[in-house]
Amino acid sequence: MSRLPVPREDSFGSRLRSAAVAARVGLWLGVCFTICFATGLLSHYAQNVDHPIPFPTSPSWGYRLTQGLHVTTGTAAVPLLLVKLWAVYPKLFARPPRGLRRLAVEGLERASIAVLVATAIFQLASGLLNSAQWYPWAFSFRATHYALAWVAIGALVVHVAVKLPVIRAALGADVDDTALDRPSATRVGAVSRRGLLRTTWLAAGVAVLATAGSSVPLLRRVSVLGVRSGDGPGGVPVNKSARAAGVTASATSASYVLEVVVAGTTHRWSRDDLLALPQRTETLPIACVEGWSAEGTWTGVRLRDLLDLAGAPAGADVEVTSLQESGPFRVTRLQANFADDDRTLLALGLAGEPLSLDHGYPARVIAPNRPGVLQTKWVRRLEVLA
Ligand SMILES: Nc1nc2c(c(=O)[nH]1)N[C@H]1C(S)=C(S)[C@@H](COP(=O)(O)O)O[C@H]1N2
Ligand SMILES: [Mo]
Repeated sequence: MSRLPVPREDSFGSRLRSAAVAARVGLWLGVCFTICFATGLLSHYAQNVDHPIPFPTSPSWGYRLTQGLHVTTGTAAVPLLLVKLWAVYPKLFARPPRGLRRLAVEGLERASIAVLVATAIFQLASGLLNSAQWYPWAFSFRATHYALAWVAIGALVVHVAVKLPVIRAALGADVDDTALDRPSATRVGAVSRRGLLRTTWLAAGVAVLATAGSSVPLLRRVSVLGVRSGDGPGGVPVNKSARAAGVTASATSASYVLEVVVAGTTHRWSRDDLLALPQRTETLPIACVEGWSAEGTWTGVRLRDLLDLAGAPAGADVEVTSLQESGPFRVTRLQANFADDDRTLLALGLAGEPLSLDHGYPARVIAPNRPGVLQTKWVRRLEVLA
């Protein structure tokens, strides 16, 4: 009877699959995951409807920076995770220890590693697919990515705590030190440990360059992974076109009026009425949650001016409704501190030109330090919430 050749831990002879390599790559992986987690929490909070602690409107480029970091460190983590998994792979085939107590402890540790590996792969894969705007799944990206982030970071903390003695020993010794090696790991391969690590840092660096250009204009030309570049009217990319949103007819209709509802009374402005009001110009970024961002010079009516004309008191949230008839970003909430910020515009123009249809004509919201998803295009209605 033939048996499947299941490898054993000592079937793996390469000296590269070592704690020395795993700890060094793991350190940077931990740095990337920590940045991803922190910036992800921030992004999730910014997109919540309620802000018990107001999300700040300054600096206006804050979200642009944190979300750029989120997507860049997430992309850099991909080669790091692959090398890390390769380095520790033999451990998967380690014999279970003898003795019930040791068996139970090691079983728990292995379970936590299984959770860590599964969630880490899921987070990186779903994040990358989201950046590519490809959603081959039915669940809500944001809710799932957020929930599993907690699981991943929890499993990571357990893993680091359990491995701390090994990590410290490995990082404290020379990378070629053999004290922590598995007995079978003696084969010297084509590259040294230093060579493997250098290649890994290079791969992570390339991943960073290939992504960061989505937010750093100077890097745009090298950013093959940057999904959105500076293309688009006014130098600002278009995320969802008017056609895709199904608003072409309603947005260009001669009967378009903006409705502003305050305490049950509806005030109406046509686009010409809005253009007749004092116009302001602000330079503010669109910073998409998918990581790309671009600065635009927006002209339009200061939202607070409009709210004043409609008799709305300061300090109230504003519900923004788009002409779009369906889709998750049709209705958004502009929290009071955003609605009252002097830089927040109902934009009518970009880069000295009338707003293009794809950028939100006839009017769109543009506010400082705000996730791109909430910069509602094709605005039809503003309702001041009591
Ligand atoms: N009505 C509406 N507004 C919207 C969207 C949308 O799908 N519908 N997409 C949002 C997203 S995800 C982003 S990043 C910005 C992009 O704006 P832009 O296409 O002008 O660059 O618009 C936001 N406003
Ligand atoms: Mo976006």
